[in-house]
Amino acid sequence: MKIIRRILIVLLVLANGGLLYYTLTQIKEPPQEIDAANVTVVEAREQTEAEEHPAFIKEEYVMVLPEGTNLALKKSAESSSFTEVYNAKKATDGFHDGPSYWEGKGEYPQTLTVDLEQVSKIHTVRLTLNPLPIWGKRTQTFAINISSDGTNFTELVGTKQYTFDPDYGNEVQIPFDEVEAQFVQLVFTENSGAGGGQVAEFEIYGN
Ligand SMILES: [Ca+2]
Repeated sequence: MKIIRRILIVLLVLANGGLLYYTLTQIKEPPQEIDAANVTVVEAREQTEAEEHPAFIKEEYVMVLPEGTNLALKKSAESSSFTEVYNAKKATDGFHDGPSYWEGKGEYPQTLTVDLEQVSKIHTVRLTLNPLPIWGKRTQTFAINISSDGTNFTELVGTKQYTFDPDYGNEVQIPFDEVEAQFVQLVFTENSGAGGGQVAEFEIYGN
């Protein structure tokens, strides 16, 4: 019996050793020989700050305001409709963020009209939405009409779809040949981001 026990012990020791060897050879790959002739040495260039591949660098948007003065600032504004507290006054109060915007309600077309208080020479309309990314990219379709009496309007810029993108300041600038007008009216027929037209600031520039 002693001999059998010794044989068993020897077999167990051998089996354990074999298992250990197998495990080690599986974990550690044998080193590969490197032929120096096939090695190209690339020197890392000096780098003093974090770099990104140009393809992944987001173009930084630089806002450039139209020339002249925003004649619509603090001027009275009216709309054909508005949602909740988002009335026309919010479109000329000078604030682009928070709840300071006009939003139309119900059927299109919806109009937003600013009274410049006197006939003025104007050359650019700039519309903004809240610049925060939560105000996601959207399209709005509208025309621009002008008037000298607030009753009879003529079309200045025909109906067109514009994109408001927070990556680009959530603003749209519409330049045109200088004209004289006292009333400037937006006529909305579409907004992909809400049920009605939306304007944080309705700016009308003249020199
Ligand atoms: Ca506002």
